Amino acid sequence: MNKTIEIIGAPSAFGQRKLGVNMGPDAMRYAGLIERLENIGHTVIDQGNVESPAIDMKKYKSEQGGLRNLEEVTTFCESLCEKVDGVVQKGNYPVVIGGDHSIAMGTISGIAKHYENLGVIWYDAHGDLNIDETSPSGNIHGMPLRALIGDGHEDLVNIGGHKNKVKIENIVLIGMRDLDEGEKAYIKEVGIKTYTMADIDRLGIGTVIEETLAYLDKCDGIHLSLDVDALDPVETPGTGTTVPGGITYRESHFALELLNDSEKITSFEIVEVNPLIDIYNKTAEQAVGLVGSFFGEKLL
Ligand code: EXY
Ligand code: MN
Ligand code: MN
Ligand code: MN
Repeated sequence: MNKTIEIIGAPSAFGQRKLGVNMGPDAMRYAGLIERLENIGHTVIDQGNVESPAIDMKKYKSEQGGLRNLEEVTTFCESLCEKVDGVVQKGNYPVVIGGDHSIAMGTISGIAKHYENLGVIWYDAHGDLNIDETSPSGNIHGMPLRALIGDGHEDLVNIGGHKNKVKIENIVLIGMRDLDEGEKAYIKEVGIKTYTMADIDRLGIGTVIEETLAYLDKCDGIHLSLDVDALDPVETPGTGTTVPGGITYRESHFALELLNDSEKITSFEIVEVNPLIDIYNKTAEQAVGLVGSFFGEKLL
């Protein structure tokens, strides 16, 4: 079914330490994102990039303690939240292109205003479930999902002016293979539905997606948050926190085709593409290919 898709670029690098991820949105545009979606038959409105606080290089490169760039992350996410909220209000399909994964607090805060029971699929090598006390790095891109549940620094929890945007029972983690001890303990304690790489090996990605959709059947909308580091870094090297042993490019296409076929996914974001540590924009090109599959591109 053809959609009116609104692209929102979210050029944040504030959630981590490697510059370049803020250029991810333009790298994906350069790799043909808009044309790709138009060729499938969708109407595409590119909103351009969300206005970002300035990157103060001196501060950016310094060894800051605590939550790195908390103020910039919060300001950025508030602006993004407003944009995404506006797209959903218009009845258009929001696609947010990042940017480091801290932007999910902006995206999902905007979307969650419109749903009672929003489901979230977190396709990632990481759980992004840290709070300040459990974070080994102070990098906020390791915390967004936990903040969306309602835990952590109150500036993050309050983004969008509301709390508790996502319920624990409406979350599915897929691709997990680098969880910190605090995250493992939390997942077990509260019982988040999780598919590790071992689960994907055992079940196959097709079954993982089928089970995920069945589990989230209770939801009135489902957001897909796709961190490209879920994929194997041999194929997808241009991202800041690579972890070996990931989901293949082909498995990811299949997963996205199945999600598209279900017609259950109501919003989408793709994050952590970093062209400065990539090989000739390969990762952005692959990201665009994945977006194509998610929006119904056919091989024949
Ligand atoms: N768990 C680690 C941390 O909190 O620092 C690594 C987080 C990486 C997060 C990437 C975006 O998914
Ligand atoms: Mn992530
Ligand atoms: Mn990740
Ligand atoms: Mn780690």
